[in-house]
Amino acid sequence: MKRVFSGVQPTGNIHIGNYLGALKQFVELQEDNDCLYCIVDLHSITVPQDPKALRKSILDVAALYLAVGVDPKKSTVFVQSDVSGHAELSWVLTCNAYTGELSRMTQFKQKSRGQESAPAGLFTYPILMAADILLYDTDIVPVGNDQKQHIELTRDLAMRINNKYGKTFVVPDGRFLKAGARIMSLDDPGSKMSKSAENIHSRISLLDEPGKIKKSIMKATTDSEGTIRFDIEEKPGVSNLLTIYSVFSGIEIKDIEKKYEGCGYGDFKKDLVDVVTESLAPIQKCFREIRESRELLDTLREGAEKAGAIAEKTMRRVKDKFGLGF
Ligand code: ATP
Ligand code: LTN
Repeated sequence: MKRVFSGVQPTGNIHIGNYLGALKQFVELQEDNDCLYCIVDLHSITVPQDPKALRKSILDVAALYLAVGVDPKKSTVFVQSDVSGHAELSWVLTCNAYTGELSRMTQFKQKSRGQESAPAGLFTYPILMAADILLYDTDIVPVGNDQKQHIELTRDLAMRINNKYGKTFVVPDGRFLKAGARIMSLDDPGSKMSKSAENIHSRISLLDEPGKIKKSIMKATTDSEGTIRFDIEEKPGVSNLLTIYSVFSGIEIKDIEKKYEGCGYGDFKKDLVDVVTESLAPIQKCFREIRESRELLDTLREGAEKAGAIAEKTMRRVKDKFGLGF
C-alpha cells in the first residue's frame, strides 16, 4: 500500500478546478492506498484571514472533502494546525533550503507581485508544504499542475537531507491528471481558475447556485470563430469549456465536438450549464447534510490523532538524525 498525502487551503470558494485537478483524485486513490487528506490552515495565513471566516472555511472544506466522496473510514481527514509536527519539521527544512531556490517559485512571484515587502510566510510557504508531505513518508501527492514546482522542491529537500544525514525521508512523486490538472479561468483562459481572483464569474465554485453557474458559463470568454473544437493555442476559452464538459460528463472531447458540429456557442454553453449543475447538485446536497452533523468534528478529531501518531514517529527519526533534543 502506498501512502498518499494532499491538502487544500481553507480559503473559501473551492472551485471546479480544485475538484477536477485534486479532489477527484483523492476519491480514486483512497480505494487502494493509505491516504491522508489535510485542510492546510497554516498555509492560508500566509495572507491575512478573518479568524471567524477561517474557522468556518476549515469546516466547509472538511465537509466538501466528504461530500465529494472522501470516506473517513478509508482516508484520514484532519486539520494541519492540529498536528504540531508540520510547523516543527518546517523549521528543520527551512534550515536546509536556500533563499535562491525559494525566490524562483512562480507562486511566490505571482502572489508577492506589486508588494514592496512580502510576508516572510509567503516566501517560505513551499517549505511548509514540503514538511506536510515528508512528515508522513508520502509516496504520492495528487495535485493540480500549478503545484509541480513545489513538488520538485520537496523532492530536492528530501534528497539533500538523505544525502547529508542518511536516509531520513521518502522521496515523493506528484500525481497529475491528464484532463483537469489545469482548469482555466472562465473570463481569462490564459490564467488558471483561482479562488482568489476578484471576478466571481472567473470560476465556478462547488457550492454555487444554478443561477450563478448559468451566468458564469454564459459569460465565459470564447472567440469569434464560432466552431466548437479543441485547440488550446488558437481557442483556449472553448478548449477549457470542452475539458470541463468532458471531465464532468465522462464523454470524450472528440465525441463532444461531433455532437456540436454546426451548433453555435450558445447551444453548447446551455448544455454545459446542465452538465455542471447536475454534477454539482448531489455534492451540494451531501455538503449541507455533513456540514451540520456532529460526525464532521469527530472525523477531524480522529483524523488528527491518527495523523499525529505518524508525525510523532517521523519527528523522532528526524531529531535523531539531526542530533536534536536528548
Ligand atoms: P489560489 O488560486 O487562490 O492560489 P487555489 O485555487 O490554487 O488557490 P489551493 O487550495 O491552493 O487553491 O489548491 C488546492 C488544489 O487544487 C491543489 O492541488 C491545486 O493544484 C489544485 N488546483 C488549484 N487550481 C486549479 C486549477 N485551476 N485547475 C486544476 N487544479 C487546480
Ligand atoms: N500548496 C498547495 C496546498 C498544499 C498542499 C500541501 C498540496 C499545502 N500543503 C501538501 C499537496 C500536499 C496549494 O497552494 N495548492
